[in-house]
Amino acid sequence: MINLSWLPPIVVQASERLASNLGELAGGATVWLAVTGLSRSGKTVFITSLIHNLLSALHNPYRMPLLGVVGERRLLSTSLESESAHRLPRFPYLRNIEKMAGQFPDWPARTTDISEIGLKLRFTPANTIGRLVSEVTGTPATVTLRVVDYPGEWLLDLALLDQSFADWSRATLRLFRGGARAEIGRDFLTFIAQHRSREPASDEIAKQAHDLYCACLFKARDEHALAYLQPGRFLCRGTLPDGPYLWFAPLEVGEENPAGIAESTAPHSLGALMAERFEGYKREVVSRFYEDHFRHYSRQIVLVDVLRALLAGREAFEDTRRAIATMVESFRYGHGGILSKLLLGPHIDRTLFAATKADHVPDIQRDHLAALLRNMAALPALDVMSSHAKLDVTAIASVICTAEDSQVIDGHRVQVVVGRPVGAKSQSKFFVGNVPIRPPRADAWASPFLNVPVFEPPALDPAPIEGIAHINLDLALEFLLGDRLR
Ligand SMILES: Nc1nc2c(ncn2[C@@H]2O[C@H](COP(=O)(O)OP(=O)(O)OP(=O)(O)O)[C@@H](O)[C@H]2O)c(=O)[nH]1
Ligand SMILES: [Mg+2]
Repeated sequence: MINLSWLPPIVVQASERLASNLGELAGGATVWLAVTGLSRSGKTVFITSLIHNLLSALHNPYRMPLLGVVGERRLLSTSLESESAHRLPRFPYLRNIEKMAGQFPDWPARTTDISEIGLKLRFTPANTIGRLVSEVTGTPATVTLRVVDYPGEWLLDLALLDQSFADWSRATLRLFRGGARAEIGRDFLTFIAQHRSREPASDEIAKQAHDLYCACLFKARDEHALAYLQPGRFLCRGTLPDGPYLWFAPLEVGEENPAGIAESTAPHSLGALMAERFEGYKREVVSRFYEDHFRHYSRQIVLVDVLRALLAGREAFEDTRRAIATMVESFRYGHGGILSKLLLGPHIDRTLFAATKADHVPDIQRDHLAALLRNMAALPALDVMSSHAKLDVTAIASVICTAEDSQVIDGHRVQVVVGRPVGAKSQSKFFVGNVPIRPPRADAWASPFLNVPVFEPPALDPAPIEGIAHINLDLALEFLLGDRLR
């Protein structure tokens, strides 16, 4: 590494630019964009639309005018990397676009594991030095964009690294004593009331407790739209094989005795068995995800279905808020933080939080969605990143599935969106009321509503020519990658 510290800042910047341009010209530059978000937040559709629109950008630059490299007509070519270039399973872009653009358009299936897809972009540099180098060498700049799709639930697990089994059990069971969880967890709570942590270790009891606990997590997610659910891998296992090492669940561990020893740690007890598995999970699953994958990522987008959380009622909204706050912790590399202990090397230096499916609300409400996300996650107050990292919040729709219309409700004409629900013969109107820019006050919540319509994708061309109509996808990409495509 050349020491440039004696040069004045402007020269240093130019030299760094030159080094980066040379690297990019040599075809070596790779930018990792990690796409995450809780289940059903829109990750797969986002990546499919992003890839399709980048591949279509040469034919139809009007789809992505706000992505500098496209709007300034500097993009020369885009091509998908071959299967063999990937370390992880390949993101099924072609399968997804064929499904969305098929004769009976439908959405991609739920994702079960982490995946990646590489896209090579060749472009004319925007800056003078880059252009000069490009002209001298006769080679355009090249950046390989590696997009990774991984479940946001896995980020919730980072918080476990700081907790002992006893701490985690106490915190989790405290949550399960109130709100919707008390009912959801009834069978599980009855079971563990009969199996205290000091009873002798048993694989069979551990497995039964684990199965009952997992059933609660699925019910909480699927029937109540709750989001703060740990461990995340119990919901999105990926390719982790099932086995006794995963068979654990929170237990009543009692308080610590004066010597600071919880009853869960008594040798050969059920509590000790669970605690051993919990520690194994942290070591082999949680830490490993950060060490093997997360360390590569430099750009991150976190997708949040804000509208669904809002309509699902106060408890679901608060739970989503808590889950986002915990995910935000994963991007904090501050001194002494868990991550800085786990990882050395490059860090995420840009994170975008995006409220997805903005086509569910009329145009005038879309800024509200972004503002609500900003306030929901208390993002302005967070020094999320180290000082040189950037953070922003926006509202996006990866695929516009609705059109605007108006309707008279209770004597007032209001803006609505209209689209065709999947499988329906005709179109229907959808009115969400006014999206607040702040989380509603405790007494202002309407009753929970989980049936947000699933609108059919619009007519799409599976060939990368026309691209897909979207909201703010180009702006989002410009924030996340624009500097690397200059
Ligand atoms: N109207 C509209 N619906 C969308 C959009 N993006 C996603 N959806 C809907 O949201 C559903 C979930 O989107 P996915 O991209 O599969 O979500 P995901 O985060 O990958 O979900 P998991 O893989 O289950 O975690 C889709 O099946 C669509 O019904 C959008 O831009 N507009
Ligand atoms: Mg998915």
